[in-house]
Amino acid sequence: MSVSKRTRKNILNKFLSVIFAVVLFMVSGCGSSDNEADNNGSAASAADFVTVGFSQLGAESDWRSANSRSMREAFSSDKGYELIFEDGQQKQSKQITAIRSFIQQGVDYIVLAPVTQDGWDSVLQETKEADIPVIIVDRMVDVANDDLFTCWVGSDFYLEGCKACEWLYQYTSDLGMKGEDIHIVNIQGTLGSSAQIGRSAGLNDYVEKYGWDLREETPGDFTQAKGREVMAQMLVTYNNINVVYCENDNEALGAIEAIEAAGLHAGGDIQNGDILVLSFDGVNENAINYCLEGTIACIVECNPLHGPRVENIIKTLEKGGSPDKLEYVSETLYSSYQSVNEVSVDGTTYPVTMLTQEVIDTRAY
Ligand code: GYE
Repeated sequence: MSVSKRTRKNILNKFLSVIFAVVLFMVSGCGSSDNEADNNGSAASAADFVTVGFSQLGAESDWRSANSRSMREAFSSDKGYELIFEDGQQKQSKQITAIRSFIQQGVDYIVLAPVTQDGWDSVLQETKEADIPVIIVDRMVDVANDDLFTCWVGSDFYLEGCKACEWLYQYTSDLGMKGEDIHIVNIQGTLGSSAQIGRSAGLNDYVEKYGWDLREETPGDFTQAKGREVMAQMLVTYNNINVVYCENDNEALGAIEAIEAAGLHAGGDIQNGDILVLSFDGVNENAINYCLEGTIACIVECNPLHGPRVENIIKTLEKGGSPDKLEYVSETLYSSYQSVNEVSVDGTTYPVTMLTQEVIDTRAY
């Protein structure tokens, strides 16, 4: 970011607010009005507001709702922010239009939760030319030049996938099962999104490593309805599925509905006909309760509370500091099955949190 244009903008803002305050002072009879303090106060604070344009990608899941709430709470007007929130409704073109309108409005910061990874180079070039810092949140952008955005905060989706697979490997090894006994289907997230790319890549690496039988991968768009539809179809096509890898909780809820509608049972007893459900997020209350009772075998947490993190980044930038280019959020694994208490990925060990009502009651979302 070139500091000079931003500094010029700040000076202009301050200058306009002084003019505004002087005019107000004269109009209000040189300070004789009872409203003087209020008027002057609001004139000063209007100039101090930090304007944030947030292009949210949509409203597909409970994770997304929690994420939008977190952003709205962090950037409230009583904390001195003006948040312009635009819902992209899963369309990159809508997000690009929103970013262009943020540029037109001269916002101080742009926050982008991108629906997919590719296709952001041109519009980010425009934000750069307009000298507006861009903070990417949640999913990532894949751009030719990383200077096109200021920084990113979110999850390591590949690691999340590896954790789920390592859990499955240990759980099934403990039952004495071999790689070729694992007949797995993958209900993927929105194709081309970092969450899908990372979680699917984790699965694919483990399929190769342990020789699992991956029957099919089909997108479920991170929604319950699509998850149900996709699972129902896969249960018709294959008669030996014993694991379903759902790339979020809403898909898992849909998959469980389809499993039950087909007269089957979701659970951990996969040598006796159960279909084992793996999931990601840990935000939806029903999914967490399913995990508590064992219907979902393991949930890899994905933390949606990025509002305060993005706010910290903006505070750092306001003070002229430079935030970390990439900020990964640390996340846990939930299960109520006792047999696996930790998983190891690339030499790092991660504990499995045994899910109890007490754990549920102390969670932040
Ligand atoms: O897992 C899913 C949501 O990008 C991490 O998007 C996010 C994912 C999340 O719809 O539920």
